[in-house]
Amino acid sequence: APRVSINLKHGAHQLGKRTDQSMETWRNYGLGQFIHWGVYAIPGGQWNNKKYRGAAEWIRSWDGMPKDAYDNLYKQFNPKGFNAKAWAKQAKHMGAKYVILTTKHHDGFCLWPSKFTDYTIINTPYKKDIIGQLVDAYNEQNIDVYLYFSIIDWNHPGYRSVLKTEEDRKAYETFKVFTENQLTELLNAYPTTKGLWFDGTWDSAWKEQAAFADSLDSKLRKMIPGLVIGARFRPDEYGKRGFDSNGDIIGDYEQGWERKMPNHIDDVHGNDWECVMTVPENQWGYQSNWEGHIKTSNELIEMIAKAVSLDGNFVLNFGPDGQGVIRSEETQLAKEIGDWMEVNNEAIYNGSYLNWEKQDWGYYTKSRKTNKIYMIVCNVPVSGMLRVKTTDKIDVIKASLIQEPTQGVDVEIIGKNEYFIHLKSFDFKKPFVLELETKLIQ
Ligand code: FHN
Repeated sequence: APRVSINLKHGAHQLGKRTDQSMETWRNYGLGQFIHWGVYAIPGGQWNNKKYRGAAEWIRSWDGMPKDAYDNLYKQFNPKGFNAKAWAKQAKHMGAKYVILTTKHHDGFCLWPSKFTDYTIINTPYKKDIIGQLVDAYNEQNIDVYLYFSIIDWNHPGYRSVLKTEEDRKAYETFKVFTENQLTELLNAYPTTKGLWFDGTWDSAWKEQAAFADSLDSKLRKMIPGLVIGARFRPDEYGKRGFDSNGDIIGDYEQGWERKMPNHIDDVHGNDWECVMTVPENQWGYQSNWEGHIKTSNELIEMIAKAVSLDGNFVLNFGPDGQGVIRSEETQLAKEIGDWMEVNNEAIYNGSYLNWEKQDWGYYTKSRKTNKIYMIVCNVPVSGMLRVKTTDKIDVIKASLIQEPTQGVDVEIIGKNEYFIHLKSFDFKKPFVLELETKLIQ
């Protein structure tokens, strides 16, 4: 059916993927790290020996903790164990190509010395700029930095979630000025920033700000050419976020894949996308006692493979504690993922979707740089034979194991464009990667 679309002033300004170098770099990251850090790390999901059931970074919204107790936590924020270089080194070993840092979460506490509020790191006993240290440390490791910024701000007097009265509207105008000031302040202070990661944009008050958000968006993009801003930032004039009223993505990539993943290439509608994932079910900030299922490195590696095989990036969240220490479980995961990435990263970096029939053993990726084809095997069948079906006119010539290229794997032709790869060993403790050599037949 022909596309019927309405005229939007503040909808998508571009259809289809961005093709410039900055976005191409973004697309090729494969793996990223998210850091959620703020004063919520001090209570770590508990108050007065009672455990808050929700996500630890939301504890201020809980009746079980008095608001003024929360709002005074910053007076204790003095992370003696914080070492920006150590975090960056760990992320580097994990294989992260980019990091997303919470500059300010919903509570409004700023990890950088903003001059537009007193509620910042400068007024804690710690006193030093955290964001600045992290930007330098990560950049030193060649990891690109993206700044997370919550529009919701429970600390600003002009902030409203709903605009009911004239007074609300007046107050909210001061909040808009404040928001714009903070964002331009951030980009001026940290000019190596590659993108902004917006959150907390679901309030009806914000959804009425299409014109403001649109002009702020252009202003920010002018400040740093190539700046990447996902689809969580600005609403269209009908208050639609993510996708505009015509169903087109408003921003550079889809940001809806939070703690969930697409299963099929059709699920991503030809857009760039990124999955952000927590280690437990839903904890972003530090929670002292994790419970429920805690993801293993094998599960996370499979998610990385899956994301890249469907043209997305995978971002793993870390929630450092109140002393600035990354918990041992996360350190262990970073190490295990990193050890795997060290051997197999060629199947992840620059990886993209390959249009061959999906098989149960795992995921194909194809390098955008070299055109090499990889099989990331996560489930070995009891037969030890991995089915490969190519598309028409493509022959598989050879397969080799990335981790041990001399260990042969036989390729058996079983039909037209159909093969079995025979594994010699069953002793796999981790996902593994095969590279396929193919030939185009005329
Ligand atoms: O409410 C936040 C949550 O605390 C966390 O920051 C995540 C990260 O994507 N975003 C919001 C929920 O969508």
